[in-house]
Amino acid sequence: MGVAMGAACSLAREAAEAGSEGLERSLQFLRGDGNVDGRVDFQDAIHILRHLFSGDRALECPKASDLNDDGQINLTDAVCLLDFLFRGGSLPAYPYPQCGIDPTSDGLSCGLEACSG
Ligand SMILES: [Ca+2]
Ligand SMILES: [Ca+2]
Repeated sequence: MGVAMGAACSLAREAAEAGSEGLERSLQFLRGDGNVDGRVDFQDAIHILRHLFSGDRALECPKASDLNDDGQINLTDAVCLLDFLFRGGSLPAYPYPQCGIDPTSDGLSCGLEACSG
């Protein structure tokens, strides 16, 4: 669709391993699992796109849909996810492929205990 890819998908930050102490387990999530079904697949990209373009559903876990961890949910996140799934693109930013806590603070939240069980 003509969207430039590459750098925008690779914002995973060096500090991914640090700074998460003291946060509650309930804040854990899996980056990329936008529909919170425990798997990262194309359904999650569709979930993001439907949220962006039809506006008919809120995101259960906005953080999980922020693929590149830039604090915003937009077309880039869906493109990055599809690029990762189908073209061997950059991995989603931490936490992925296992549940974890966002190493960076931003305006997004995760309202579900997506990874508690
Ligand atoms: Ca999913
Ligand atoms: Ca993003």
